[in-house]
Amino acid sequence: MCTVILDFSFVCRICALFSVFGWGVNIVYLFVVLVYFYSFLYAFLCISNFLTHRIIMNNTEPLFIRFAQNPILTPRDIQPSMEGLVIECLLNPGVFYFRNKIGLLLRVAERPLQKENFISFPILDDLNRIEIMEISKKDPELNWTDPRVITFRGEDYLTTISHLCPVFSDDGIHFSVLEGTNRLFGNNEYSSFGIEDCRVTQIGDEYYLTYTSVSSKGVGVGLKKTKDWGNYTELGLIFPPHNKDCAIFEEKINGLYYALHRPSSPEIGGNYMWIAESPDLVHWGNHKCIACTRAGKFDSARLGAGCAPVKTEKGWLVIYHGATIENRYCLGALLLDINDPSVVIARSESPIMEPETSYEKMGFFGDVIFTNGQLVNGDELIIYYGAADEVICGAKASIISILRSLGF
Ligand code: MAN
Repeated sequence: MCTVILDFSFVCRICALFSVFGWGVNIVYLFVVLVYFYSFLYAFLCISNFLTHRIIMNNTEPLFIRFAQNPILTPRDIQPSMEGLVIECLLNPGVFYFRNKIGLLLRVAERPLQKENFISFPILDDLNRIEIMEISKKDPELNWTDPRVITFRGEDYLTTISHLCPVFSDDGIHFSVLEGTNRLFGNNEYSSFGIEDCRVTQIGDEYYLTYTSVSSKGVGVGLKKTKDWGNYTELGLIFPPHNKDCAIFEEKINGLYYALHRPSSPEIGGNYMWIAESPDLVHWGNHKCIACTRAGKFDSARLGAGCAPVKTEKGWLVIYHGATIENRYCLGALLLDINDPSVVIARSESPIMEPETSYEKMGFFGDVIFTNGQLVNGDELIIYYGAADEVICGAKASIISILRSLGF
């Protein structure tokens, strides 16, 4: 086509040749000119299509539209779990449908009201009762530079203790507690610093809950299940420390369950996303590393899966968080092979969503967008996310646009 466009002299020579034959010259001339202009139009469309694609790839158009009502939930919207504690952060909810309602499994982070010159925080004792630790800020053995974690006498502690609280909504914006449902708390030696960031995977009429279980023994992944959000069955620690960000796929692939997870290796290796297989959701093996951190990019220090990947015609779409060494948390996307999800087909080069608004940039721990829950409604992907580790927000994107941003 392009050769035809460029070589106009070729057009003239053809016309001259056919003029020898007299009567046919006008028709032939018209035909050749039409082909010429059609080719020009075709090339124009190709170039404009390429440029449009480039614009989406370069993320100049926002993929996610934030809810106008953001933040939709703040620490003041929930009652503390007990007298003497205040809720500092309401964040990182798991998301699910339940009895025609939208459910969020909120992470509720609590601690006592802080006294001047002291840091105090709750932990569970050996009998799973709340015990308050109080340390003077002047203590030379205390390091409290990170608002989330302190080091005292060589041991790490969290500054808040988290539990999980299910809330429900008809419109996805206004949530409240449903009678008959119950909160989930740390309840053993592996969760004495709390339970956090739960991913909810629905398989049949059961909800599988993979959450971060934190204690002095480390950070691992616990599993519980429920049918009614009132009674929970304990299934134990499925990934030992150090591991978190575990999301189970909502269907079997070639007869096996799959889960994304994030072990961390402090010296050799790093904070990378892995995948594992299981016959029964409790025993996991055949671990494979599928995505590493990338120097100079938004996911240069660590990355971890959001929730259960979305099944699309192009593959499994994973929304994940990536963070830099400065702890700036953005979202990216991965596309995994539909039959073998350990194969990564595509990955975002730049964030598909990054902290921009005041409630994302400022808060308990600023510059953070962290998602571990979403809903799919046709082409619409609705994510719920923790902003600045303090409040809960929502945003929507077209799945087709996200796939296009990945080159599909
Ligand atoms: C970690 C987790 C999350 C938290 C982010 C940002 O990845 O503890 O719960 O939202 O850090 O602080």
